[in-house]
Amino acid sequence: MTSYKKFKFLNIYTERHISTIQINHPKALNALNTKIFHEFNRALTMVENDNNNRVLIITGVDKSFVAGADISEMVNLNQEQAKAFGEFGSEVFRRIELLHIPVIASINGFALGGGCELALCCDIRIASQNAKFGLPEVGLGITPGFSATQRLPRLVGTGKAKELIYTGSIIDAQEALDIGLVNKLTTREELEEETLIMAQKIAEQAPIAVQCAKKAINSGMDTDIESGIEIETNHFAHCFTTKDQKNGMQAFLKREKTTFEGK
Ligand code: DAK
Repeated sequence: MTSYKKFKFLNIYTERHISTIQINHPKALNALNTKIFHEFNRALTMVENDNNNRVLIITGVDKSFVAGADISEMVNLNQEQAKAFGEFGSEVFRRIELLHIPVIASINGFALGGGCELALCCDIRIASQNAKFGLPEVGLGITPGFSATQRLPRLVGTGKAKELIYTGSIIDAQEALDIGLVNKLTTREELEEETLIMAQKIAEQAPIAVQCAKKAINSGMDTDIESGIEIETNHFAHCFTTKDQKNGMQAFLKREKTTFEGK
């Protein structure tokens, strides 16, 4: 396992094809401050530059995934500073959403405000039964600022998103599962292992095909169906330029198992 020591608020390690970024600011329940966003930016560059990476996991230490943006940093911002903070955070979150490989949020506790929004940027959310979700911003006198008003309705539907955002209600993990906000629930003890099992399953597939599928889904969700189908067709055709497609199909025909090289 490779582990990187260059970060104050993030633990980062890579094993085989799976990288993990663990937010490590337990005194503030992993609330996101500007320094953490800067570290995230650097960490994402590292993940992008390592060709071996096939899946990224994002999680938090202790009892919290992320309890939101750091309220103590935001309390005295003026309009201009709030805009800059929101833009910077949104830029980092968009990088996560568009990362070339799938990102799994492994949600070990509070996912509130900016923490819920971080989970929403990820491709897949696995949560432990003690996790709590919510967008309490209106109770602090602000709107969600890292795109929950855009991503939550796309995931759970407009009605439920409006209810959660207008009331600021905190919901438990079972309700989050029921409304489609998370993909899967586990016990707290099994969360890491269950996340790794899913990450491993993804990492065993043909990486270029997985990455093309991610691009097709993301682009398709932002366009009309005709354009989305065209986008998918182009990605599908691109897969036929890869060694993995030839090997994968030949192995199937010979009833053999193949290991994908990502080429
Ligand atoms: N920020 C800063 N510190 C936080 C924090 C947060 N979001 N959440 C918790 N902490 C700190 C607490 O202040 C406390 O610090 P000490 O007093 O020990 O120094 C420590 O973490 C432990 O918290 P508690 O003592 O409160 O722990 P409990 O178990 O009793 O309660 C809790 C846990 C998660 C229910 C509670 O801490 C809580 O309600 N936290 C705040 C949750 C919240 O409201 N999150 C949403 C934050 S607002 C924008 C960009 C982004 C955003 C908005 C606009 N633009 C600029 C456009 C995003 C906003 C948000 O995320």
